[in-house]
Amino acid sequence: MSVTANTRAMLRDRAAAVLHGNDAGSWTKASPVLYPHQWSWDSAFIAIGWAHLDVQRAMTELEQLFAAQWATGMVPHLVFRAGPDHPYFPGPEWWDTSASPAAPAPPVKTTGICQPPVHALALQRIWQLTPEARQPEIRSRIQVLYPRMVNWHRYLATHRDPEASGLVTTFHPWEGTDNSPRWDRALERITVAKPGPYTRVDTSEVPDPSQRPTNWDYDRFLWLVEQLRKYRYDDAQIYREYPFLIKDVFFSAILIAANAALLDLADVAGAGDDDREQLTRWLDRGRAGLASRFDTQTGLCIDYDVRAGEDIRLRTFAGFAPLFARSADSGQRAAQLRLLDSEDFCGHPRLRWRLLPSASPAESGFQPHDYWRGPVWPVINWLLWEALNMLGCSARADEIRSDSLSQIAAGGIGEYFEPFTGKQLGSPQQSWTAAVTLDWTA
Ligand code: 9WN
Repeated sequence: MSVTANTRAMLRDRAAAVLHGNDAGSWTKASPVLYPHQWSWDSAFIAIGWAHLDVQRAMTELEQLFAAQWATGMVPHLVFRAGPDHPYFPGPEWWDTSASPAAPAPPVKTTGICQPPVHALALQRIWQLTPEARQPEIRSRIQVLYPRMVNWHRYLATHRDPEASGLVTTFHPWEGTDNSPRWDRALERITVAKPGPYTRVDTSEVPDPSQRPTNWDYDRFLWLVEQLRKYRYDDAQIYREYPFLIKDVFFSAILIAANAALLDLADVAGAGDDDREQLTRWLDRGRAGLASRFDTQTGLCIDYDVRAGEDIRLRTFAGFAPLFARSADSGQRAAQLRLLDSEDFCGHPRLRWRLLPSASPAESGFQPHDYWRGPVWPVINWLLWEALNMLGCSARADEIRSDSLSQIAAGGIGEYFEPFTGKQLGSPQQSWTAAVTLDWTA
């Protein structure tokens, strides 16, 4: 059943209040306490939210993030912006990106990894929502940002895909979905990891620590950062020597959708033939790469562990990469839609709402309250909703929007939700959840 007009209006007001509450002027905290800095893919979603309130502010969000872009083209996963009153661990001293000549000059402080490139989708939405009177200004701002986005995609298509496979290699679980069971085996192989001494801050900020990654995870996450730092964040050296290299089908799918979005904006941005041709090549290569990871038996797309030379065969949200890429052919689409509504995913009888959980309840690593190991993340369902609309599955897309809004109306503007009860988990007042709520209630 769809949410009422009153509920939509209430959600809209609440979502706008969360964005305003987390607004730091020219960038937005990912959440008020747990995540006090500017995160990369959060910022992209947040820009979509701002676009419904103020398109100029939405552009500023992206411009501020890209101001911290590395010389390699990488957009860092986190820009440290909050002052010392807002502790977050690990902070800039742990990353020490001054080890890399490609890192931005002080006072800009960032991490040395990246997150899925949702930014072009945000730019596309901003332009769609720009009122006529604002078009000249926003168009000229897009023209400045666009080449930086092409450069960002170039980084992913080259440094992160030296094999030219069309698939992006992720270097760290913090490149999006931290404790997803997708990384378990690769992390288990790291047996002697012992990072320097550290104190976590997150577990004192989330009342129930079982909603967060374990200390075992953190030991490995931090040890991996130490290795990246040792290699001075040099992608070629990392590729030769570092233990965690995974062809991530979800990340790759977002890059495909993002390349299509940049092509769609090419006229607005006044892009030249070179950029258009390059984007088309990346798009074709990405689609072919993703198609090569599709398993016809299970209907899922499969990550690949480059170091171990192993497929990662797990039922998680990432298996729907062909849908997220908006490029599934009709056979894949039919198989994925069947699977999506099967008992392994949205059709599981205990689910509170028919939304895509981060891991299948039928998967052995599934934990209903543990972060990326089972809970429902609104932003992931937003990506699915947008993809289904673009693939012509608007009825199923409408249900995802409506169920997502019901979940948020009942549970609040939280970070993620327990799939069986709908209880809000993690951080309250999460900016990107507010942002997708604004997009869904427009
Ligand atoms: C580490 C900010 C970020 C999201 C990630 C999510 C979580 C951070 C953390 O929060 O990760 O980057 O401290 O757990 O996993 O996707 O961007 O919302």
